[in-house]
Order: sequence, then structure tokens, then C-alpha cells
Amino acid sequence: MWHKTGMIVHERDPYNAETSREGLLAPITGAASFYVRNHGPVPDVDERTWSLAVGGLVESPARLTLAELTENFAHHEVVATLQCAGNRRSGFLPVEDIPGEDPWGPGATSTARWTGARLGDVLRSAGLRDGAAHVEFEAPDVSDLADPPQRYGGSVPLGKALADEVLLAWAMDGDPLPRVHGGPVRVVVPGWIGARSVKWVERITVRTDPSANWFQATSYRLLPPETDPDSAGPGDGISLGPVALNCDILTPEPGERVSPGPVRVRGYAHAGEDRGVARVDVSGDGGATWVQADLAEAASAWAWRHWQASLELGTPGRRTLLARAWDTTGACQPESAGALWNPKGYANNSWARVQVRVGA
Ligand code: MTE
Ligand code: MO
Repeated sequence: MWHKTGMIVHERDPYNAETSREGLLAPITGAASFYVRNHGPVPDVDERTWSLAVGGLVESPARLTLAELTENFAHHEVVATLQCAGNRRSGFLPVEDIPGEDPWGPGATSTARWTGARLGDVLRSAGLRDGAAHVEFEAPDVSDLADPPQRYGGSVPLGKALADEVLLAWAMDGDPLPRVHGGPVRVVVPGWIGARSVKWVERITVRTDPSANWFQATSYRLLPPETDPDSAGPGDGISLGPVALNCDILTPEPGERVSPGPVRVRGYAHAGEDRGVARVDVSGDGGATWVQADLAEAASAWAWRHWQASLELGTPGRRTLLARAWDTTGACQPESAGALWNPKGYANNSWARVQVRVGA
């Protein structure tokens, strides 16, 4: 049984659950609180018979057992935050409804210390052939959300696949990878949308083109707002890869009553791929004035940064707390969800907004 306690459950079957605001406060989330995103039933994978096929544009196609993967390749550890493209989708709903998608809040993201072999080491040992440009991952879980129903899969460009931080991970926080998180082995693609970190991976194919799997070619793409998502076809919209700069407020919680006087505001911020979080600003007066938050050290270049600030909220009444992060390129999160709304509700990285009541 893989259902967890203390989670905000969006669906029981397939199991989809987000981490609570409280659970998001820890630098390393822990398997018990780590968000779960599934597009089909969790497959019954036996680690004794599991194997990983490596093929396509390689010199020597291979099939690796778990023992071969763990014994023949160097072990590496990376602390990395995974973030679903649908994280903070609920912030889009006041703009316009998003039928058919779950209203994930700030908890479709979590951080773990992953251990595994470098995908690049496995690819280099198989030998890359001319024309190699994308690396496809396939898993055995079948999703009937896909049209037609199919196994889950996706791909990343070769350059990312060969990067040091990308792992074929068999452990999470030092323990064998739990089944619900892709055990025995999953791909971990730090800095990219969670969808590319394929769980229960059993086939890797080196290709000239991105994967034709529905979750790569048709889903997880940013469509223009006027598009009907049901009639969008392969290649429509913008393919999502590196995650957008984002942040949210974790305490106080929405609707919380806070006493007048200084209020401690805490949250997380995350910048994808080669960017880092450089600054977080917090406001208690609708953005008229801002306070710079104190940033905690990141556990790695691939992990989120927690932050905290103290705000004077003044007289009793309703207040909206705002937070916005800046990254190491000098970019800031966009102000409004309205400008970002898209029919599948992906990549909402607008300013964090939490309404509280100041009262005795
Ligand atoms: N891999 C498989 N095989 N099946 C899936 O449904 N979901 C993806 C990705 N890998 C998925 C998958 C998505 S969209 C996300 S955000 C992450 O897994 C979530 O990983 P987690 O459930 O370990 O948090
Ligand atoms: Mo996701």
C-alpha cells in the first residue's frame, strides 16, 4: 500500500497527492511527505526481474539488471527538487476554470537526496552513434488519459541527458526508492519539469527526435489560451522542459488569523536548470512596499531555497501577503496569473498570494 497520511489527495486512483504547506517547510521533504503524481496505476514491478534496455542510436545495445546497474557504474548523489508543471495550478482558477485537471496548490514539488548511476555513464558505455540527439524513457504504467491509452514516457535532449546531475536513481534519502516514486529505478532530471523524471523506467532509446509518446508530444505543452486542449495534436504549443522560476508562501496559511504586530512569513523558491534563486521580496500591503526575505542556503544547485521575512501587518482586517522571487539572471516572477493562464494549467509562476486576517 502506497497511500500516505497528511497529504492533500487529489485522486485516489490513480493516486495523486500533494504535500501540505507544513510538509513543504523541511529542506529535504522525506518520502512520507513527498508529492505523488501518477497518470495510471502504480505498476507491479519486481526488482528481481526488472531490467533496463538501452537501445536506439547506440553502438552496443544492452540490457541491465539492477545488480548490473548498481555494480558496474559509479554511484552519485544529487539533492534535487522535483516540480510538476501543474504546481500552483489552483492560482489559475480565479482567472478561468481548467476542466479535467486537478487544482494542485503549492505542494506539487518536493526535494530528496537521490542516489544512482549517471544516465550519461550508461549512455557512454553503450556508445553513442551519429545522429543521437534525444534520449527517450519508457515505463510500464499504462495511462488511459493518453489518446490512445499508452505507457508513460518522455524524452530529454542529449545535452541534458549527458549532464552530471541526471541520474538513474535507485535510492531516495538513502533508502531503496519506494515503489510509488518509481522503484526500483527512476530517471531524475533536476531542473526540468517532473514529467521528464520517468518512474519505473525500463527502456532507454537514443533517437534523432523527441519521443512521440503522448506525454511528450501532446501533453505537458503550453497551449495558447484560446486553444481547445482536446483537439490539440502532437507538436502543438510549447514543449515544457526547464522549470520556470517560482515561489510560494507556506506560513501563514490561507485564511489564517494572525495577531497584529510582526508576522513571520516563510516559503520556498526554486529556479530551474542553470539558474539560482537570488532574492525573494515579500509584501503585506499589496505591493506598495517590499521587504527582502532571508534566504536559507540551498542544499545543492538543484534544490529549492527556503526563505523567511518579518512583516508588520498593522491594523485589523483582511490582508493579502505577496511574495516574488528573482533569479540569477535578474528575472522576476510575473505579477499576474491572468497573463499566464493556459488551457492545461501549466507553469503558473505568478507572484504568491495568501490572504490572512489580522485580528486579536
Ligand atoms: N513516470 C511514470 N512512469 N508515470 C507517471 O505518471 N509522472 C511524472 C513523473 N514520472 C509519471 C512519471 C510526473 S508528471 C511527475 S511531476 C513526477 O513523475 C512526479 O514524481 P513523484 O510521483 O515521485 O513525485
Ligand atoms: Mo508533473
